[in-house]
Amino acid sequence: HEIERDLRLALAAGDQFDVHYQPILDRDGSLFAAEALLRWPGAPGGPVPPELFIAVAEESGMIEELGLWVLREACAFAQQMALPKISVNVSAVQLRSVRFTADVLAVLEDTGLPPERLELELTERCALDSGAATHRNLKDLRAAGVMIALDDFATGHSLLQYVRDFDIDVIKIDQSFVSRLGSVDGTDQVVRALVDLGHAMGLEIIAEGVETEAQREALIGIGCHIFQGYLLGRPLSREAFRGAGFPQA
Ligand code: G
Ligand code: G
Ligand code: MN
Ligand code: NA
Repeated sequence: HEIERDLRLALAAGDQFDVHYQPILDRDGSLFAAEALLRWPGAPGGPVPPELFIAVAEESGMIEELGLWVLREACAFAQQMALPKISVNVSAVQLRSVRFTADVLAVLEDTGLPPERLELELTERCALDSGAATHRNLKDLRAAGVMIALDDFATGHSLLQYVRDFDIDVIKIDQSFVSRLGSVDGTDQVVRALVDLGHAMGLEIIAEGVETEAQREALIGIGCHIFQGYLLGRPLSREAFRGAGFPQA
């Protein structure tokens, strides 16, 4: 596998990856959080989409090292920038590791970021296993004050089961729902039901992939007040994110 070999070399070289940051804004336009998104700009064969190289890293035992690197970068940036919150995507493979919680807590300790300002995004797509290690990690991380978000909400098979089993704090309504608001029959009612359900369960709700003002307004009408998407801002390099000067509440 060519990507696997290049990825191994890039990890060993150490300076081949970047983290971009996408703003998540509240209704007033204040910064609620930023999501860290991994990039591999120096990939030898030209740009490789993160979905692809992350999948390769998962299959070939490199995701733990790569994921820990992203976490360290993102927490250091959040602390340096005094971000209200930093959201970091975590692979189901990382969650299965018995060392994961200790690694996360060490990063928080080293960077000085308080646990309440770290949010880990688990994706509903890649079946979270209900193994003992995954449960233990989520329980211990939450007990330490780290926030747990469920990404791509309502695209998987068992959304309510995850919310129940994993003690979730935040759900992120998937872009496939947001993009159909106001156009496809019934979508608005489905999203309203998801938002009502989430609120009834005491969850925070973020809408993803918000691209138009009409979508933002529809979401406000439905009761969802936290937004991520190209309308609010694209993923930005550290420098560009700093330069954009998003207002903080
Ligand atoms: O912005 P975008 O094209 O980067 O992201 C593509 C996909 O890659 C998304 O599903 C996102 O969750 C995932 N992703 C981006 N960065 C990371 C990361 O650091 N770790 C993991 N596990 N997934 C990531
Ligand atoms: O799976 P996850 O939600 O982590 O992935 C976030 C992905 O969505 C990233 O690839 C990011 O670049 C992308 N993204 C963020 N906002 C928008 C948007 O408004 N429209 C589209 N099409 N993609 C977006
Ligand atoms: Mn995400
Ligand atoms: Na998502």
